[in-house]
Amino acid sequence: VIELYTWATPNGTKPSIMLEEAGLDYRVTLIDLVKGEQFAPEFLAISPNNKIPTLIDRDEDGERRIIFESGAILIYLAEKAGVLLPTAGPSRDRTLEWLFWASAGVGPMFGQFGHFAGADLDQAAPARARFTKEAWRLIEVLERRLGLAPYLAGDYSVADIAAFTWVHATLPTLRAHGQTPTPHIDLWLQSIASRPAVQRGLRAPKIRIRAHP
Ligand SMILES: N[C@@H](CCC(=O)N[C@@H](CS)C(=O)NCC(=O)O)C(=O)O
Repeated sequence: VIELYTWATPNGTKPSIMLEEAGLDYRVTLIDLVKGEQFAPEFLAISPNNKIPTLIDRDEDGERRIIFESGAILIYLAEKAGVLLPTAGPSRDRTLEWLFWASAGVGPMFGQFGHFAGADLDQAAPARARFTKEAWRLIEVLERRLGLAPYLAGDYSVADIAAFTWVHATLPTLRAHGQTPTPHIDLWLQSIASRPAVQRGLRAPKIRIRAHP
């Protein structure tokens, strides 16, 4: 059975949503980020960046497959199950583009925005302004894209999962720092949030905590 090492954060729920979408059996081990369990030597052995999520699977020969980085885990699971990532052609190109956009843009920037929006030190003001501006810029990119297609790559895919967990967790706080309407994003959020697999995946790491950058 697939073992998922995670915690209830936007990066941590991408793989559990994907596992639910793919209908794969899995077991969750919680790595308590508040207690600092991500720094334990046993965890470092399977996660060289000391961050969740990490996944352990076994291939047909019984060989252990250890994968860290949420985007890499999404690709691994999509290819294992043959779902939510086209195998070739322009639709695969679009899916990987938006998956990397979500992984390298939305995740890190929204994480920093969340960190500085919560900090009440005066020294945080320039950082808060910078990351608020960048997070809103990414929201505008997403809003434009979703005005052209119902999902990031056309059809629902791993790219939507990667962007959804962050936008779902962060947009309410962002709204306190900007008022631009986002009708296409609102529809997209609703459509993804109403999927039973997404609801089960969000609940999988049972404890809800504030997202860590
Ligand atoms: N690029 C990584 C980021 C993972 C990440 O930032 N994980 C956070 C939780 S959302 C974490 O483990 N934070 C603990 C720490 O920074 O000590 C991914 O997408 O998997």
